[in-house]
This record gives sequence, structure tokens and C-alpha cells, in this order.
Amino acid sequence: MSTFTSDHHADLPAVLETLHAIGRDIVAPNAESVDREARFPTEAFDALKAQKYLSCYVPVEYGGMGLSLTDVTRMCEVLGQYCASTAMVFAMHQIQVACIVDHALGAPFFQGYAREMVQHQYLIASATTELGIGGDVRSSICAVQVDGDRFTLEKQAPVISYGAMADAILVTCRKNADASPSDQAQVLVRKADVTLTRLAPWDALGFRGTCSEGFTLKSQGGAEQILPVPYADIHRRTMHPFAHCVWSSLWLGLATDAVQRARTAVRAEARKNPSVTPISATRLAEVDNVLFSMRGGIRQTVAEYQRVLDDPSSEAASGFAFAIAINSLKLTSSQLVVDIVGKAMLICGIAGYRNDSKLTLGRHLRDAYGAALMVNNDRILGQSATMQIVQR
Ligand SMILES: Cc1cc2nc3c(=O)[nH]c(=O)nc-3n(C[C@@H](O)[C@H](O)[C@H](O)COP(=O)(O)OP(=O)(O)OC[C@H]3O[C@@H](n4cnc5c(N)ncnc54)[C@H](O)[C@@H]3O)c2cc1C
Repeated sequence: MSTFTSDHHADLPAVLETLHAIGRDIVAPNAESVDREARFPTEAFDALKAQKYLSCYVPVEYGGMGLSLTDVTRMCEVLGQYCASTAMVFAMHQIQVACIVDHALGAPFFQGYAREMVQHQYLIASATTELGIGGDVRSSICAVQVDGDRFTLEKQAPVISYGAMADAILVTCRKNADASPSDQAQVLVRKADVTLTRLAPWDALGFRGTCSEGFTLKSQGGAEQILPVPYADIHRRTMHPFAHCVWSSLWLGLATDAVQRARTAVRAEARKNPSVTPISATRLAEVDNVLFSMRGGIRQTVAEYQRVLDDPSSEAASGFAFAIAINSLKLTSSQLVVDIVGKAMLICGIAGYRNDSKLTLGRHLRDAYGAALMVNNDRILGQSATMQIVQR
């Protein structure tokens, strides 16, 4: 195993180079066992923490690297080329960091927490999904109960990725017992103050290393741990767009690796008979075109969101056009990743279909099918359909 210095800086090319080295030497060699055993990618996260990459989105003034959304998407894309579960955990964690950084740093508690995140390289999970609500993240049944300067909160959460390994969980809930289902708050629950009782194991088709078990979550803490803005704002400006940008980027990494495996297969074929271009080369050119479209759509939407983030006065995040663009990014990327891996499988042939081959694509295909379910595509399409009718 290689060792990496912790002498990091906010220089994206250098960060990506280090990340590729971690990917090659640590993430990829463990990807198969992470998937087979449905275990947390411990080795990968030890390496990422050593580089202080878990706090890469925390501003420099709080000790972080001050990387941008665009930078974080590129990191997710790189990790996705080596192990989609590792990349997904990294991406989901960064979404939670972004909720805190973009919405809570005005509050003294969260200023201190940001410094702690950097120092201890906390891993933060998310509990939005709830029994009885399903994937509608803008509704909650559970409510936070505030009594003086303390809160209590209980949630039936059917899926909390890496919940058992996290140092903290950001939990959505109604802001009090009288609030409507959509009048939500987001609460930071610390590991020391939470009891997680397992509801469901995680033995899934793909993203097996995310360890997305279900739990009954019972917690308490200081009232200052409730994020100081309504969840509706956090969702519109950060949770929704940030999630779809980082998820799509890691799916792009997964698709890129599938095409790379297909290219390896075509090269081997071409070497056998150098005078003839194999038919699979045409298929490779075709799938590379699809990858080009996927990458273009992601880069364009990430740039659009970055412009919104760079201009705090921008109202664009409140508009239907922006929300539709983010939904389209998710819908398109989650479909293209399956398409691309399927096309790569055709090129690799039996070598891609086998589990014991260097060109195997089984894990890629299983992971790719999870993309459409992470906030169900039909749900997103339904929201876009409503907005299409009223958008001018
Ligand atoms: C790898 C992975 C990791 C995850 N990690 C987390 C996590 O860390 N934290 C977390 O909170 N959740 C997490 N989730 C769960 C979350 O992404 C899912 O949205 C949630 O589990 C709901 O799943 P569902 O598809 O059963 O429910 P629903 O979204 O309720 O969908 C069920 C069915 O109903 C249909 N449907 C329901 N409502 C509508 C509607 N309004 N319009 C159209 N169709 C509708 C859907 O099409 C679908 O067929 C994760 C999921 C995956 C795959």
C-alpha cells in the first residue's frame, strides 16, 4: 500500500492526482471485497481522511480546503472510476457538509462544528427518507421537540447510508409537533447522543458498500444543533442541486471506467488482427459519444449551479428553470449510466459478463441501476411535469 503525505492544498489538479493515486492503490484493490461483503470502504476513507478530503468543502477560514462545488464534483468523478460505493459515500457526506457550510455558518455552534469537522474528519450521514413517507424528502412525519435549550427527536428511517459508521447524521423532521409535513427543519445529531436500533439490513443489488441500513433513530442534543434556516431553503439551494451534481458526477466516473474497460477489450481484439478494424471499435466510438453527452450535460449543469453559488444575491435557485435543469441532470445521467455500462458490456462480451475477469462489468451494472432509485426517477419526473405546465 502506498503512503501519501498529508501536505494538501486547494490546488485541484494536485488534489485529483492524489485522488487517482489513492484510487489506484487503495480504492480499486478493495472495491471487489467491499461489494461482495457489502462492507464499508474503510481503507478508502482512512486514506481520504489522512488527506483531510472529508472537509475539502469547508472554507479555509475554518481550516478546510475551501474547494468549490465544481471541485467536489470532479473528486466524485475520479472516485467513481475506482469504486462507486466509495464515491457515493464521499458524495453523500459532501452534500451534508454543504448543507452546514452554505446555511449554518452564521451560527456560533456551527462555526465551532466546522472546525471540529476539519480536525476530526467527521463523516456525516443523512436521514431524509422516513417510514410512511417514502422518498418524498419534502415531507416528514417525525418532529423535533424543543424543551428549553434541549431537543429530542425520533425517526423511523428505512435507509441511512453508513449510518452505523457516521460521526453525525443530519435528520429532516417537522420543525415542531404542530407543523405541517412540509414545514421542516434539519437537525445535526451527534453519534454520542443517538441510539440507532436496526430496522433493516442492507443486502442490495448495488452500492453495497454504502451500508444503507434502516434504523429507528432516537436522539437528543442542544437546540443550537437545529440548522438556523428552514429546510425548504436548504433543500432548494443546496440539498437538491448539490446532491444531483455530485451523484451524476460519480455516475460519470463509473461510466468512464466501463468505457475504459471496453477500450481495453477492443485494443486486445485489434492486436489480434492489426489490418482489420474490429466491429467492436465502432461500438466503442458509439458508446464514447454517449459518454461525451453525459459529461457535457453534467459539466454544463454544474457550471450553472456554481454561478448560483457564486452569487448569493441570485434568485435563480428559486426559479422553475433551475429546478427543472437539476431534475433533468439527474434523470438523464441516471439513465445514461445504465445505457453506457450496457453498451460497454456488449463490447467486452463474456469477459464483461464474468465476475472473475479483469474486464468484469457486473458491479458497474448493478451500481448503475441504483441511480434511478436514489429519489425515484418517477417522482422527479412528476415534479418536473408539474413545473413544465406553470413555467413561462
Ligand atoms: C444506494 C442508496 C442509498 C440511499 N441512501 C439514503 C440515505 O442515506 N438516507 C436516506 O434518507 N435515504 C437514502 N436512500 C433512499 C432514497 O433514495 C429513496 O428515495 C427511498 O428509499 C425511497 O425509496 P422508494 O423508491 O421505495 O420509495 P418512493 O420514492 O416512495 O417510490 C416508490 C414507488 O412509488 C412511486 N412514486 C411514489 N411517489 C410518487 C410520485 N409522487 N410520483 C410518481 N411516482 C411516485 C415511485 O415511482 C416508485 O415506483 C438511498 C437509496 C439508495 C438506492
